[in-house]
Amino acid sequence: MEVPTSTSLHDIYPEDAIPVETKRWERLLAQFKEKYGNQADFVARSPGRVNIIGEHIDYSLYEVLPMAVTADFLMAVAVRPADEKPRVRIANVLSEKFPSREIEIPTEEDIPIDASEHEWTNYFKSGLRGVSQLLEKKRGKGHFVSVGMDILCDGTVPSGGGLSSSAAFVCTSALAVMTANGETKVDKKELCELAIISERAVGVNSGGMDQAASVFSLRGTALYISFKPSLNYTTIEFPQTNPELTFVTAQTFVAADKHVSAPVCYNLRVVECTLAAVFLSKIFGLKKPLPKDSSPLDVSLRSFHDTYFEEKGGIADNTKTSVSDFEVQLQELIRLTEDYLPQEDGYTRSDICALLGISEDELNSRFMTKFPVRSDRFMLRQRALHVFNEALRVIQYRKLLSSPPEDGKELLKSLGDLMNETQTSCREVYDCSCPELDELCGIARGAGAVGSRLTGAGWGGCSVHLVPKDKVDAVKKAWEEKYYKKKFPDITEEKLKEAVVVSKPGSGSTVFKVV
Ligand code: NG1
Ligand code: MG
Repeated sequence: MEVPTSTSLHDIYPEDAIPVETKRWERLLAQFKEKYGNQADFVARSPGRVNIIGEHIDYSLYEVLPMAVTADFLMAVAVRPADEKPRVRIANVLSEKFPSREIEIPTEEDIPIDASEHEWTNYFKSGLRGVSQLLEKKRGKGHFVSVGMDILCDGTVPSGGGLSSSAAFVCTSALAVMTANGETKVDKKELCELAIISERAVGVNSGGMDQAASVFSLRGTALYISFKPSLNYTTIEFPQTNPELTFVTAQTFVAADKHVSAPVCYNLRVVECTLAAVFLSKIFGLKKPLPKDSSPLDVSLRSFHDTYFEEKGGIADNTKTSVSDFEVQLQELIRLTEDYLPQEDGYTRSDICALLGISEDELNSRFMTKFPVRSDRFMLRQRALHVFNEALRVIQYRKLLSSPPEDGKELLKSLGDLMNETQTSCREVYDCSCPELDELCGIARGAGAVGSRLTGAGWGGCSVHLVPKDKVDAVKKAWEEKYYKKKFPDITEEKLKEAVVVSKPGSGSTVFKVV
């Protein structure tokens, strides 16, 4: 399926966003002209996302259920003359926070990225590098990106706010570079796979949920994204209920800076999950080596899952089994984890080495070098338990949406319970919540939300809440009084508006032709 090209904002945004977005786009295009002296050729766009359920399981290759939001990242682009050495001039409408840069495009080698430096254009460079590698694969050796570009960026996804501004930026960058280089029919899957791999160049060993939600989303539906046997998605409609299902996001305004915290937070969780998979396959004496996943992750809990049931004679691929078989398998894996990974206080490097029969040097070089982590203890039991239970919740959530109980209230309650369970697991088992996220969830539940949890990586950032439509105002008011005005006494009305958003599922990546 191709990334759509359009000339009307009505193809891109819900009706109620059109007046604000029209002004924003006009401003962007006018500023572009003022800055570079000519008109932009096109605007590339990718949205942020809110994850409804399925947290921290994409890098273990289990299914997730996010949707795109209206907030997005825009890049107005003009192609530079073909006769000069290709370079990129890139600027942002927030020029103080994101200063203008010039990037030479090397024509014979990879684009260098220094992940140790927190530089905003690294996200662009990672998309540029990904496209460069793709073009070489498609067009033959030495055919890298050959076209220079002038770019002006404008993003409305709050950065560090848990709605995946980073993926929106990387997907937009990759789409812009492809379009400028004459790839007019951009395949969504190709773009998404490229963006997933590219984003890791900024130093976070991330899964693929955010890029998939940003690229594939269709207005009005959520997505059920799977990574095995290969990247795929189906759209998920929300049933009409009375009271109507409403998803509301609320920012903690605690910035989750993954670049700084990665070695003790995000990247550490990825390593813990990988080690749990390797550990379990060793314990069960699996004969077939765990398949290498098509990512820097050596192996995943999902590849352990598949191999374990293959060798036991069961079928693990949930595209072939009925959903309930898959649920039974997950339940069995939960029991096995409880029995065979008993250490509540974690596993040391020497515990892990002893079982795997490898040296500490090998352990470090295989699992902790490409994305370094800092920890003496690895909580394999807890991480595996979260992942298997969360994978199960996603399946149950999807089932409820596709065959909802007749009573709308019952549906709301069941969906809400699953989201609340996710929050408990994120807080107590996966250790990726923070007091502010828990506070927002508690306040929301007290004011009528039926399900409340963090969304995205956690440790700050954003929360998502399932609220019956008739309770939305009460929940908003409670946050305002008990959280925002208390914590930030000088908060402006504008900032308050930014903090709480009623999320309607938005559309995915698009190229807008400037006519
Ligand atoms: P955030 O930090 O919200 O962008 C991250 C990962 C996802 C996924 C979630 C947790 C990136 C780009 N994204 O999202 O892949 O693992 O955390 O479910 O790092
Ligand atoms: Mg991100």
